[in-house]
Amino acid sequence: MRHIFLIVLAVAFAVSLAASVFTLMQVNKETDELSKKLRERTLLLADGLAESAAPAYARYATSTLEKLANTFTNRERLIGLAFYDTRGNKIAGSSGVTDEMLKNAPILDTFNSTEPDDAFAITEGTRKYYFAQPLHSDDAYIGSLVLVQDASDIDVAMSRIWRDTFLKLFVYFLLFAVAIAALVYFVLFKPLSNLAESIRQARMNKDARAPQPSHHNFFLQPLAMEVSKLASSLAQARTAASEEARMRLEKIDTPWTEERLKEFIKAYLKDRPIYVVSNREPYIHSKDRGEVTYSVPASGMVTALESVMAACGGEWLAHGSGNADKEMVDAESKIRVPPDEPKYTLKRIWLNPKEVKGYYVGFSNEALWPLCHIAHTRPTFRKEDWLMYKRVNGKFAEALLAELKGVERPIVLIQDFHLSLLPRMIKESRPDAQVGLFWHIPWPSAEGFSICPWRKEILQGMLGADIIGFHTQQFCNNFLETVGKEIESLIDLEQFAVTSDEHTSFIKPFPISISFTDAMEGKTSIAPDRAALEAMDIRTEFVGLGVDRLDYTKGILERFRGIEFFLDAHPDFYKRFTFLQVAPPSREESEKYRDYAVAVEAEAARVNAKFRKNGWQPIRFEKRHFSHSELVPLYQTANFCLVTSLHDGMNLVAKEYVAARDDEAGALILSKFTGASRDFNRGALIVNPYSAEEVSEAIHRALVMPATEQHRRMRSMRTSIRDYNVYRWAAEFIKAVAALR
Ligand code: ADQ
Repeated sequence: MRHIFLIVLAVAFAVSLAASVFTLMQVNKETDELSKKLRERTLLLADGLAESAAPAYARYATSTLEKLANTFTNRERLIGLAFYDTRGNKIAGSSGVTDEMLKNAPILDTFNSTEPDDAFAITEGTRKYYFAQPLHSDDAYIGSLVLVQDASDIDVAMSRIWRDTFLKLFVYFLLFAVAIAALVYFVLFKPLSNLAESIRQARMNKDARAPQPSHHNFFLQPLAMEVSKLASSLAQARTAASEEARMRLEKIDTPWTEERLKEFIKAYLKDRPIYVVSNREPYIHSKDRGEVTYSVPASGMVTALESVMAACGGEWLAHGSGNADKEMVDAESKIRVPPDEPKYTLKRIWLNPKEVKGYYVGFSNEALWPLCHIAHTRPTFRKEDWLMYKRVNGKFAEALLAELKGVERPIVLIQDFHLSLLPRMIKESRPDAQVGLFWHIPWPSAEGFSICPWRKEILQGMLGADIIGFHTQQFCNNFLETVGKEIESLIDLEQFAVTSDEHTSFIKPFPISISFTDAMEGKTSIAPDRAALEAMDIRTEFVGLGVDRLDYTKGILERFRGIEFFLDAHPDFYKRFTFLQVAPPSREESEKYRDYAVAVEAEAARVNAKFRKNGWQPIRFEKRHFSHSELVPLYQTANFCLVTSLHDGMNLVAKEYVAARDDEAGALILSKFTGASRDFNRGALIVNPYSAEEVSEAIHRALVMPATEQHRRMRSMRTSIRDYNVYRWAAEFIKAVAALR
């Protein structure tokens, strides 16, 4: 705007200058004309007067001359007149003509001259016209007649001209100013600003479109066309660069690391924030005897997502379940975590005991968990639990939507079966959000799922997501079959997509993993250190390891029966072998889990009682939580790890064991009903956990396996998790979610 003002000012100055020169010329011309007229009139008057006065003058009749002078005084413009002798002395004059007036008059050159003379002068404050007419008698010069005329009307006329001109100039100036301002604004300023804005947008890549040339602006069109071409080239260059970066980041043969995931997220999402939502929180604060400590829960979902969030940052919304959680958060229930080295924000959602009982213990753990796992544990469907489940999903939705306010196209990654209704709730309020749902547990057959009374609502809730991820293709197939059976929808088997209520969800397998990278090679101790085992007073030649939450799907009872079978079949391993089972209590609020914990302890006691000999017993049951750093030395020293899940989405313990084996020794015995068995089918000893004999055989094989075979198997499994670690899992899942428009 300041520029427009300056332009107007400059134009106004130029116009004023031109007008002033023009007016000056006009004024001069007018002055000349008026002067000329005055002169002519005065000349006539002077001629007449000279003629009338000549006889009296010749006689030197001063009184007659005075009379004559007074007679003509004050006629029209004539102020007065005076007669002079040849030497320039005044001899008579009208009373109006003062000596002062004549004294200040310009010296008139008529004396001794035959020609009249005239001049203008300002005397006594007004402009006067002096005219001197030589008087002659018989051709001889006898004196002069001086007439003094009032010439102030010339000044009046001149000032009128100047005034009128400036008045006109002022009006022109105003009109000009408005016209120029409008012209500059609409023809130059606005189109240029628009052009500049679109260039800026193109530069910032906020709007991928190139600036469009205005068809109405004749002057700027060529410029706009050029800029448009320039912006298109810029956009193309940028796309090519980011495509190249993306391809570089996606290159299969380069390993995925935390750093690479960060770069990938930056290049792919371009500062779009990530929101993770789950029931379980990654850090739980507890208070014991006045001291607040924190722990990472034993959860496969937490193990995987924590590494992703630590790499990408963002916000994680989860139920605040620790007894000191409230003390640690700010007014918005937020806390930066990991507590020792904050990298992302955890927002805790508070649930009351009734909500926890209905939504978590009841519907999630006693209905959905057994429904999805084929472990032959009957699900319990209670209406009140379902209602609470819906309510809590609504509570999560409310909290998440509040966080998403003002955030454009957020990426929302919803975790697990506790929040199956959340995707639709979010999409209904925020259709621009790109929502991924990852289902960490198996998906049963359509037949199996059909026993759920609220199956349609659950499926509809899930189908609010743009991407629904499972660990294996088999679970994807089951899910699609279930949807086909339960929901009116269009199923595209080629794309693995479901369209219902005009929204399409893509169903894809994303086998989850752990944060294993090349960089970790050699970080764990090369020579396995048995100190951790010895600290637990485990000193046998062979050690087997089981690490699980105390959950009936993990097949711990079946595992113990396999050990019993093994010892029955191979008594030579008596006193030479210990099986260490590490299992923290899980979901203790549920009676089934409490009963299971009791059953596991009883089974361990039974097997131990059967084989106990001279202070040795085969099973060591540690019913407590171990930190990951406590688990690593156990993984490194155990001769084998035994995973006998009756049904498991993936099973990360199997992958953690393999990752810990820098020495490429040891053996993994893995249930065929885990997702992990697909990744490790060439390295692990795959078993049916329901067959104690098969488990027993695998244990024996593991214990007598030659070192070369151990290395070969272990190497193949390590290659598999190195190639497909959790960073790649996250990149592929996030890419699938973010790629959809
Ligand atoms: P989970 O059922 O929790 O996970 P899993 O994949 O084995 O099962 O992960 C368990 C995690 O808890 C591991 O990281 C393990 O180290 C840890 N853990 C187990 N026992 C522990 C103990 N005693 N002390 C400390 N930590 C312990 C769900 C699905 C799985 C799926 C994961 C991830 O049921 O099938 O693999 O999510 O998607």
